[in-house]
Amino acid sequence: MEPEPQERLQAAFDATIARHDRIEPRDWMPEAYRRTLVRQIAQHAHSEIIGMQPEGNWISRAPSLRRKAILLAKVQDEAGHGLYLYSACETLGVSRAELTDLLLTGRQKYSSIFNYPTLSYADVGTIGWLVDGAAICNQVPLCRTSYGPYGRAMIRICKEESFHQRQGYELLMTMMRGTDAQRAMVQESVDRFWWPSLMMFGPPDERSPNSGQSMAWGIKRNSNDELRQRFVDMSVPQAEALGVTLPDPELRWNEERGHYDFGEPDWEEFAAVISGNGPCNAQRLAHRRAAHEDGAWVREAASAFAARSTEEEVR
Ligand code: BYC
Repeated sequence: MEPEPQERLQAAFDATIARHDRIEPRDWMPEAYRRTLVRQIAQHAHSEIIGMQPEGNWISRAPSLRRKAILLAKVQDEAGHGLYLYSACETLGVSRAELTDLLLTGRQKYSSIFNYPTLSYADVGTIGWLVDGAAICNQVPLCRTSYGPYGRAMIRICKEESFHQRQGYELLMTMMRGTDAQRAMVQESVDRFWWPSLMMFGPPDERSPNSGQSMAWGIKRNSNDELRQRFVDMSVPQAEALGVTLPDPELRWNEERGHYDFGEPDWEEFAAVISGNGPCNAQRLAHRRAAHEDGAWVREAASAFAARSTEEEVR
């Protein structure tokens, strides 16, 4: 007997996933797969847009013209990443306006890391080194994600992120070759950002409700804990080369495992931050809402222009 059309569609979808091939926007997909992608891609896009704020805080106070030009370019890249990701998300049938509304009303999340303040210029370097470093660890496997538009956006984003990571490391190296006060500034910054960077990978695997299904669908290629471990293993030798101490007394090489052992992040703090109660959540959203309202005239002008262009084409 011929399978039902629905069963055939599901079988074709399953076969594509099993072959590690891409699902494209016009292909049939289960509704839960579509919803999971919208949630993850939107959260990622919002993170890029909100992520402009902590570093943007230092543009007007960069210590030299060169540092200012680098920082401006990096923050602009983040806006670009947000736009690629919103476009990828729109291919799943949600509009940019809906996604913006979900962010501004707190119904969709953005990365926990951007709810921490940037208190010194060293934070610009630390964000590049640790935050962009963590982002690369998480995002390189996403270049092979099962949804085509997301994977292709990630390829371009990862190229730019690796440049961002290097500029952060170079900035910290320069400060470490400077005065005692500059070295202390770097250490203080690393002390504040180390644990929140580990939290970027999400909750431990046994408390990650979405990982199992997302990995079965090939949306995520590695678990949260696998990527966190990869990040720790990568960061320890970099910290040594830099001459900073990572603030974890439990950090040591484990010969048997072939990995570094490390301490447990404060998961209560993580839960508070992702439920809206981190140090800067209110400030970040208020700033984004104000920027959105200030930009209303641009959206109106663009819509009026688009409507007039269509009318002229029809005539
Ligand atoms: N922050 O089941 P789980 C950047 C939520 S931008 C906030 O493990 P999943 C950059 C999670 O959403 C970096 N929330 O979830 C930009 C879920 O809640 P909901 C952004 C988090 O999705 C500018 C719940 O916790 N990168 O690099 O399987 C300047 C349970 O978690 C976080 C991305 O977005 C968190 N850290 O895995 C510089 C990468 N972690 O949604 C740099 C793409 C977890 O059910 N995203 N939650 O209410 C992913 O890879 C995955 O979504 C995650 C979480 C690994 C983050």
